[in-house]
Amino acid sequence: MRFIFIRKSWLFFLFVAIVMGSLYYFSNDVVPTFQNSAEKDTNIVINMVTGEFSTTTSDGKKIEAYRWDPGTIVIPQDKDVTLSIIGVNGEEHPFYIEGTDIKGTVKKGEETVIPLHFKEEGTYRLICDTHSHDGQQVPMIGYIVVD
Ligand SMILES: [Cu+2]
Repeated sequence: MRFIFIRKSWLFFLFVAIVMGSLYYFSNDVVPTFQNSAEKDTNIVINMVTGEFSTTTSDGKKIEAYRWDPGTIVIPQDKDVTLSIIGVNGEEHPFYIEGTDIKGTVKKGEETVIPLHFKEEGTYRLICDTHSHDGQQVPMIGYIVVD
């Protein structure tokens, strides 16, 4: 009888040890995950490149379009966001963001870093001044959706 009693208490302690151990393990695992996502929230970096579409129609006409890629980005309202644009196609893209005083130039082979912070929700157009005027077949416009 006494022998059985000792075995049961050992099983009980083993059970408690497993429960405590897994609580410690999982709580340790969960806490840093939450900290990481909170850190990411305050330092959002969006990467963009300049690209080019080019084709020839069946009657021999050449069509070209420069573009911001990705063409649409979604960023949070009232948060610091860094927009990094690397120039791939096209020598130079002088740009401005409609409704703001943000402007600059993206050059081939160079990175242009643009700090963004929008207080108002809405869709803001990133417009290339060279490739968006009348006479150009396709305007080079990107869309910044602030939500
Ligand atoms: Cu352009």
